[in-house]
Amino acid sequence: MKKLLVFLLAICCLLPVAACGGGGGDGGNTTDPPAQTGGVEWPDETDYSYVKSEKGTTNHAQNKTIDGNLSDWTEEEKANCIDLPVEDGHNMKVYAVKKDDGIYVAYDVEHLALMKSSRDPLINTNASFSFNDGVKRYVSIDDVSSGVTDYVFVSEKKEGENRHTVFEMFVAKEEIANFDGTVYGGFTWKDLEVKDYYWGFGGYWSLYDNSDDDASLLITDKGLLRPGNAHAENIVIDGDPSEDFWSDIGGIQSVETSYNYDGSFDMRAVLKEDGVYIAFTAEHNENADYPRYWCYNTNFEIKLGKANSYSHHIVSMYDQTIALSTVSIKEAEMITVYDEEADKYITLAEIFIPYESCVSGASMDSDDLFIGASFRADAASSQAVGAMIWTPLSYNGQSTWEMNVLRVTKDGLQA
Ligand SMILES: [Ca+2]
Ligand SMILES: [Ca+2]
Repeated sequence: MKKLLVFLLAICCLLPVAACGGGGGDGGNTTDPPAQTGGVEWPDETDYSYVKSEKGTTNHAQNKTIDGNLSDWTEEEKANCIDLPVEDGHNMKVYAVKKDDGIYVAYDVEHLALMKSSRDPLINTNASFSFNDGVKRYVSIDDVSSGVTDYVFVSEKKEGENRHTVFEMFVAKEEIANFDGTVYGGFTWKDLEVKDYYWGFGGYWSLYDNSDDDASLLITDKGLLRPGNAHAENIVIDGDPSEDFWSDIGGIQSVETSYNYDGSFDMRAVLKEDGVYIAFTAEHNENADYPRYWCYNTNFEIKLGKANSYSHHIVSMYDQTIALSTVSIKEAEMITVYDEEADKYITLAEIFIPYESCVSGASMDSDDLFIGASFRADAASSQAVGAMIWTPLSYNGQSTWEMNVLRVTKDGLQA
């Protein structure tokens, strides 16, 4: 069902592309040799095997060479990045760093093909981003830009179904209203291909809670960082909630529920000075694995706030081994092990969500921060339309997902 839907959507989205491919003036991929008809000379076939910008460099950038080569980015700057899995082994990486003269941004994308047949530069392949000054900035493969001081892009056809495209960009500090304050960034890639890109589906690729309309990642001199400070508590976020920290928190010690088979789910949570700490243990019979899209993998979702105003957070497995999470989660680890004796999977997680990512006003003293939680691990139900999600129940049998049952406080979970 899912595959059929993807196929139909892909067909629908490709039709207009195919239709305008020959009419845009620069997108014709005709196989006929150049011909002369009635004195009109038709352009040669456009060769997109190697495309490089010609207009973007003004030599304002002082801290890096804007040349489409990212060897002048440090290991730390490259480690603190957006790393987005895309189906068919494709991938989008985004780097950004704040320097004394401005902000440097780079996209490093493995994809299939360039979109270059539209007259609209924002329909064609482009890298768009915003800071928290609200200005929309982009560079398009058409060699046009907005809100960007310097840029160079290079796009090359590689072996097989692969293309490697790099955009290296610089925005001078004079063009950023709040440069001296805290600068957040949001990033989107526009691709020809309509794909599962792990946090979504379509031709605009971005993280779940970070796009050119949602500047949520800190741009620092160390690269892109999630909001909030690293945890200060005596806890190792390694997925194993065995520290005394977890058993020592007060309130309701664990919330249990049963699943449609005979699995179980146990959750604990507490407010500390810097944010919300959550741990869970789930026992399940199946272990979902569909590496292209988060909600078809074993995952844990959290809501914090009230039913009409809450923050939403996700930790989801990739390839059954790597825990990916939304930007709003500062630190999380989730591990799944198979217990042969019991013939069950056990998934464990530890999660830290800073108050910066919660509803405004949330603090250690909050007494009205309700928690909603759900877990999915069953391949059959997670891939079904309207899949049943697995929500912990309160002692009175009510679902916590509606966020009117359990509060998380500095004394642990409270009814
Ligand atoms: Ca460079
Ligand atoms: Ca631990």
